[in-house]
Parts: sequence; structure tokens; C-alpha cells
Amino acid sequence: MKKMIPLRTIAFLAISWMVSLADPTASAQDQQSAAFDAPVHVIFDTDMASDCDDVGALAVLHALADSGEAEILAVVTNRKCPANASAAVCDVVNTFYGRPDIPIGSDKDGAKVTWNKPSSFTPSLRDEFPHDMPADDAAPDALEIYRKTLASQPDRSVVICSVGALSNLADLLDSPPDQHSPLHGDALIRQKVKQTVVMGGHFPRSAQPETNIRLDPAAAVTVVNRWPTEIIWQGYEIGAVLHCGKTLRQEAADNPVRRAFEIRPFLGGKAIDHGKPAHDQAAVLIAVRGIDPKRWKLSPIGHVVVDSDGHTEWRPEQNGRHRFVQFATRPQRIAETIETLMQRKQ
Ligand SMILES: [Ca+2]
Ligand SMILES: [Ca+2]
Repeated sequence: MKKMIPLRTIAFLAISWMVSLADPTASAQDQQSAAFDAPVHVIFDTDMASDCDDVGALAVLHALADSGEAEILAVVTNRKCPANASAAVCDVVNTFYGRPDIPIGSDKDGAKVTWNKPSSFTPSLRDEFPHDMPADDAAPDALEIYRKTLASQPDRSVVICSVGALSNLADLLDSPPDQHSPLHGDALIRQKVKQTVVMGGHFPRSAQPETNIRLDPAAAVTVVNRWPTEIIWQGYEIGAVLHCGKTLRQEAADNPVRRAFEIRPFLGGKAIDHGKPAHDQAAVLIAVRGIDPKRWKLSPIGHVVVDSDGHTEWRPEQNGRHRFVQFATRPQRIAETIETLMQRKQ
């Protein structure tokens, strides 16, 4: 996904080479968790179908759960995988990391823009690795998982990390009261959600529509205009210069994260050859570790505008609820952290 700016092979390899150089300023502390008091309670909303950065992001989330920084409340999928295997692949990764019972839900109508290109990796992971999820059509519904999970959590405690289309978030916003909560969706969000991190768009203004917005522009418009709490936006420009995944070739053959990167094509080869942009892994880092000022800085408060064809633009607004994230350090330092977190700790 995120094909809006084609990367030239030579430029990519040059950047990969730079990323591969050891950063003398990166301390051991940078590879470890930031100070934390209690695990961050996360709902991970993923289009686990097209790009393997979603697999890498779920791996990073599990690594942060292993270190006590995160608790994974639920995983929901937001794009209709032609192989019907998005939920199964989420369960494959959860099972591999020893958390086979994390609730998983799939969006039954999917993003509103039709997308029929087969997934390069979901059928293989579904068939080659242990899990117990049915096909997406038969999996629990994402909206029900969202509402049930939010209703069960303390007020203002849940962090949502969205790394795909905004379809589920728009559905949640408009959801009626149900057996899980007497609250309408927007009131439930206001009561339970502490922070929302969205990988999507391009800031301060997109030259072309970014995939996560373009997949469901109506949902994106709903979210930018009506989401009742703060959103941190991570645009395309961040992940585009974070290239991760090449060290997965050192992992065991039964590691599904390695397998996804081995299968997923990228720049005439496979993602594992030189790594690939780590959009979704970066969003997980921000969702769990927050805005570490040594690594990130935030724009002033403002409002993201989405036009009808999916362009995004951030505009300053005193009463806005949106900020977008920028680098406060060299991108390779963050890429190294992601690379380390994607490796399975034995
Ligand atoms: Ca399971
Ligand atoms: Ca994604």
C-alpha cells in the first residue's frame, strides 16, 4: 500500500545503505523502552491484506507487550482481503507471540473503494502457521469487538492505533447503543479513548491521495470532522524514510513475520531483501511510547481537512483536535528501534 509516491530503486537502495550504517549516537537506551508506569491499552486497527508493514507493526506491538509497555486489547481489520484471511493472519501473529486469544474482528463491508488485487502473503500465512480464526466473513464483527472492548475498559484509558482505512472508526462513531454499552458511538469514544494515532494522509499537504485515506474518503471525512478526541496523525512522509525488515532473514523459518517479508514483493524483489517503508510500525511506536521529544515533535494544534478525492491538508486552528508528527531526530535512529523490535526475542 501507500503507493502514492513511487520510490526510485536507486534512491531507495541509497537510503537503505544509510539506514544500515551504525548510528554512533544511538545508545542502548534508545533500543529499550522509554520510562513507563503501566502498560498502554491498545486496540490495533489494521488492513492486514496488502502491505507486510502491518505484520511488522503487529510484531512490534507484541514486542512492546512482552516488555510490559503495552497490553493488546483487541485487533480489528479494516480492509476486505480478497483471500478472506486478514483475521487469520492477525491470529497467526498473535499465536506466534503466545497470545492466541486476543479478540479479533473483521469489517464485514470493508473499505468503500473496491480493491480486488490478491494479497501476496495472507493465504500463505493462513495456511502455513497455527491459528484458530475462521475466514473474515465468519469472524466476529469489528464494530462489535470495538464496542465490547471499549465498554469493558476504564474511562479515558484506551489508545487506538489505526494503520489502514478509517472505515471501522467511522462505523464506531455512528454506532447505536447495544448490549455492551448504552452509549452512542461518539459518547463511547469520548468516555473511553485516551489517544488515537492514525497512520494516514501526508502533511502538511498531500501531493497525491495517500492509500489509507483513498480507500475510504467518506470515512476519513467523517473521522476528521467528528472524532471527538485528539488525533495524532502520522503522514506518509514519516514511514517513507524508515526502511525496515532486512534483518528478519536472521529469524527462524517458522517466524510468520519473516515469512510475510519473504513473500511480499517490493521493488522487483522481496521486502526482506532490503527492508521496506515502516509506516505502520512507526504508528505503533507512537501509540505505545508516545511523543518522546528526543525522537518526535508535534505540529501546533490544528485541523486535518480531507477533500473529496482523498487529499489531506493540515490547517492551524486554535480549537482543533489534530496534530501531525514530525521527526526530532535522524530517521535511522527510529528505524533501528523498529528493526530491533521486529526481531523475535528468544
Ligand atoms: Ca486465536
Ligand atoms: Ca496498513
